[in-house]
Amino acid sequence: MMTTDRRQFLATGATAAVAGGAFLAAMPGVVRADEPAKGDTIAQRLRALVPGATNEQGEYALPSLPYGFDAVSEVIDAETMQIHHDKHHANYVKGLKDGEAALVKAHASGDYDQIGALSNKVAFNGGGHMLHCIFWDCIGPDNMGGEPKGSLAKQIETDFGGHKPFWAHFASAAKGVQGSGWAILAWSYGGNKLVIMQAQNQHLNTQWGIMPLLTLDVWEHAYYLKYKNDRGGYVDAFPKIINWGRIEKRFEILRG
Ligand code: MN3
Repeated sequence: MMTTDRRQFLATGATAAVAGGAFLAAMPGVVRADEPAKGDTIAQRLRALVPGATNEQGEYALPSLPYGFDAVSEVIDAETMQIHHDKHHANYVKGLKDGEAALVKAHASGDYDQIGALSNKVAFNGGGHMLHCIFWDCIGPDNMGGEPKGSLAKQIETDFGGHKPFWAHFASAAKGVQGSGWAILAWSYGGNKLVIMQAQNQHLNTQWGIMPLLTLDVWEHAYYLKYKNDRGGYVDAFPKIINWGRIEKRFEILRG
């Protein structure tokens, strides 16, 4: 779905961005990794909605960010971004790979004594990996803030009565997560409408038959250095770094 040259360009660009601050921020219309090409299959289009979740060998991998750690410092400081990406997200990738490998081993040996713990490990870390891939895609220095436009704005109007009531609902879900979790705006292809979920941890209190469009991480590791215990302050500032252009793109990819 993507030429090697384009992949290499994107990988090189992402590395440069991480090393040299908001390198790509100055490049208008930069193409993010894993955007589908014309004629891609449904599977390829869906894969594009969890950008960077797997590498070219098809293995789970930590994706490079398409911007520098300091790119969204108006809302989230660079140190938090770096720890969040390099440590927390990396741990979910490791946990997912370890959990799957242990399940393969259990299957080979026929010893399913640990099936409950291993299934939970894969669900937790797998949820964490996918939600973070989407989270990085939903924020950024380019085209940030504002309100959604086009077909997504129309759908938000249909399902929530407009952007303002949508955000009131979404922000309340984010602020009210019990313990650690996420607010998620998703397209329900089962229900043919947008839904807002208030997920706990990485994998609980969610639905089937949905694809997340916007994910807001409200684990303390996402905001603690700057906001301490003030999750509400973080959620209220978050709209300044939402990349609605990317979320509209995600919606278009999903709807074909
Ligand atoms: Mn997180």
